[in-house]
Amino acid sequence: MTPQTMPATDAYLGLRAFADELARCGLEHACTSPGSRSTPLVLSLAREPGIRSTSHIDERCGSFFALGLAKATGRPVALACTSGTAAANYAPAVHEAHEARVPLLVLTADRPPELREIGAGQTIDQVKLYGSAAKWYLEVDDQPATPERMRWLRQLACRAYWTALEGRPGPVHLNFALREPLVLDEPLPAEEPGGGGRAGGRPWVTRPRAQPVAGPVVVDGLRAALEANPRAVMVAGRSERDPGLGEVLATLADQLALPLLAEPLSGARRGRAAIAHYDALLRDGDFAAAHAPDLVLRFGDLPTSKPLRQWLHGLDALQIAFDAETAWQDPAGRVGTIVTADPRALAPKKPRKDRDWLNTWRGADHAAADAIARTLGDLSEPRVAAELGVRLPPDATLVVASSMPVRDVETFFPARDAPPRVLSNRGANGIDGTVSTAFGVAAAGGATVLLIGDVALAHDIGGLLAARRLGLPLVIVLLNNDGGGIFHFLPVEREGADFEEHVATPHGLDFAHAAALYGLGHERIASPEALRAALDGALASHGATILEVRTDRAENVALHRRVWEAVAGSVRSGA
Ligand SMILES: Cc1ncc(C[n+]2csc(CCOP(=O)(O)OP(=O)(O)O)c2C)c(N)n1
Ligand SMILES: [Mg+2]
Repeated sequence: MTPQTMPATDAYLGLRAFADELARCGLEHACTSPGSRSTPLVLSLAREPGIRSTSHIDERCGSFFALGLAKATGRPVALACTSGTAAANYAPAVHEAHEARVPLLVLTADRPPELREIGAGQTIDQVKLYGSAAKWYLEVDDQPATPERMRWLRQLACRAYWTALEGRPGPVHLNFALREPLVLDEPLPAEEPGGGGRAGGRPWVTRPRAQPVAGPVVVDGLRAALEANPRAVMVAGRSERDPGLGEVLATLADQLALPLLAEPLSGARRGRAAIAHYDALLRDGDFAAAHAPDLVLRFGDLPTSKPLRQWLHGLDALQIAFDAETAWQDPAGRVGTIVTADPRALAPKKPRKDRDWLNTWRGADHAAADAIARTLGDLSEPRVAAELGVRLPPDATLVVASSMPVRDVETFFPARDAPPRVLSNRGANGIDGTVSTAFGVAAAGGATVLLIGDVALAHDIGGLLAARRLGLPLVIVLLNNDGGGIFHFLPVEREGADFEEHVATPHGLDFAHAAALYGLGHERIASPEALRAALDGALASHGATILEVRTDRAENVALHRRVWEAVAGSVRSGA
């Protein structure tokens, strides 16, 4: 019965080696949550000098914070919590991380086997708790700190870290069975059984990431496809782990003289080939049919725009997906070829001379931009998205919530040189955890702005605690239409009072009180000029603040419809 009499020293020696090894691999951040069973795990991470640990009372907030940090940095972030429903509260973020391919190390404390299913407190079945959302799962038992054990734990840390990152990135879940005593009786010896990690700070196991290389056959094939199909388009969606890709695609599209239909989440809405207003343009059936391409090159995830998706789904054209992470984003089964090649390999020796096809698109895009500018008028939800697109500095990061914010940013963000980085939780499209995700992004450094609806803010109101407890700066631009405005675009809107109560869900919350509770600034914004001034002021102040814009759900739908009509009209009169 050695395990039951084992002193806490053994667990702490093992977890210190584990945390040290994570830091050697490149892990910089851990997000801890409080509890008793998790004490050795949490303290070992917090005391590792190479890791910055932040503390989170609510595990759901903590896990979305980790997700935001991992998105912003492209590196795995560790999470550690106690047993029971604490671990279950990680589930939404773990699912989002799986769907969006974000590397996370989920470390949960658990009771040892002899205390499971026997009425011990705070115990649920944590075995494979996240199901197929975890890329890899392992039970980690409690063992004496022998040299063999230390070596195994160091290897385990490396394996968890590299597994989260390699191939299709995602969350790895290690469930640590921990026995009492959970606290040290004496200081931990500096010496490690077996002598510690490798010399020079190297990880126990290094695993250089394989770069996707395109063989000449693949590149020749792609070039031939482009040659044979000059009426081609490029479509770019979310691609977080390659922040430089947006610029590469913009340059490539310009060289190939191909229209680049890029969602702002791709970072590619820039340069001379960008078509910023494809969402509004493709709502016009005649425009969509007349501009059907012979070839589609897809990069990153499928953009959010429904008209774009429907157009792509209906095309008979050859569609080639550049999909370095095997995401298989093709619900309509239209993609004929998936390549892992780096798009940089497609750069032509000389830029294409014939720019007629691109110019047709550019003309329509300019006309659409003018029509939108004429229609938007005063402060409205689309106007806020458009203002952010113009106003945010290139080194800022914009986090956009699901629902209308991500759609309005896609529809109304202009193409511009050096746009801000745009991030969003678009794996599972949840409105949960958005505030925490944005604070996680802010923790990676740099000015961060969150564009969010009122329901999404209410959903993660506890995430605001990061402003007070962690002192992190964040500018929250709140579009408050007192409910889910997106549902007014759907047929369910006809269902009257039941729709209002159960689908639109108005709440009447005064968010000034939330701001006061959590120590954020709060300002009501009533005009585009006031928005610009408040945005500049809030960014300069390096504090956390809510800039609230009140809108009306029904008017918002009407405005969107007016914009779509104006864009369709502009295309027809230009044709
Ligand atoms: C966790 C979760 N629950 C429910 C939904 C369904 N849903 C999608 S949009 C939405 C309303 C969002 O309202 P708000 O944040 O105010 O944005 P608006 O629609 O007003 O732009 C809801 C409930 C979801 N996406 N995620
Ligand atoms: Mg709303």
